[in-house]
Amino acid sequence: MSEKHLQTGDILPPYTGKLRLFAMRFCPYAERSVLVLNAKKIEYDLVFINLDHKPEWIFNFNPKGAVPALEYEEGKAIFDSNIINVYLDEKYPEVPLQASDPLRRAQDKCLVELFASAQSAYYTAAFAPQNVEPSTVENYKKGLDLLQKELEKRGTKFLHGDEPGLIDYTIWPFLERFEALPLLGKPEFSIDKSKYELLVTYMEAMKNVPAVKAYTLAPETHAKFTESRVKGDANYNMLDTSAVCCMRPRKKKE
Ligand SMILES: N[C@@H](CCC(=O)N[C@@H](CS)C(=O)NCC(=O)O)C(=O)O
Repeated sequence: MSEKHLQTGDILPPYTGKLRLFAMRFCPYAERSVLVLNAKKIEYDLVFINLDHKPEWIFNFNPKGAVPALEYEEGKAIFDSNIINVYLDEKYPEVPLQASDPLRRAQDKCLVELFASAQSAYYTAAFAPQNVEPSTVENYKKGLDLLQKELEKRGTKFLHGDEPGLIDYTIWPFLERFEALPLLGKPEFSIDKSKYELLVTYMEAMKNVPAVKAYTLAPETHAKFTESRVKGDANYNMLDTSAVCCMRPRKKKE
């Protein structure tokens, strides 16, 4: 794992033969793939990159220059969190993370699609210098309502079932960051524990999932990074990323 976010001019670390994920420590999309790799106990290397001063070689792995990208064989990669995660789930079926019922898989995708407006509301709020439009708060709350209703309807500890699945690992990185909003001077985005009791219980359960626990960051940390980004000087290396642990890996299946 790179100890800091590599940037323009930095050389690509040597390929070790493991799967390699290109990420940025504070990126929620990259986190989705980290969680899936952790949940599946797949052996992997993690390379963090500075998105403001990208190393030239990132474009060899994702022509769009975005993270996450997964190098599945030396010099060959796929990108986009959803594409990567479905690939990982199909390629490494030992710990299946998608629903076996095609309808439930489709419903999970619909849920992710509907939740996207709460994600956008989060970004708008996080990067807004001061007050945000009431419609942004409304979209955010709609997202919370949607998840709470879905948890109620499904009646399981996680959205996937008694164990978390792809749907949970897809949505979680945003819920993790939602708790930073009140710390960024946006109290209207705090999650009311009495109104969202079921959702809050779910969030606590997610924080205790080993795959999540190994990578999660405190709301204060997300707030601090976001503040640096808002100031125009994103502090990518504010953590000692060498201390960030991955799940103890299982040998890659041939
Ligand atoms: N749809 C993509 C979105 C990925 C994305 O937007 N990643 C951001 C970082 S959080 C990024 O790399 N942005 C590119 C850039 O800053 O140029 C996915 O799900 O992987």
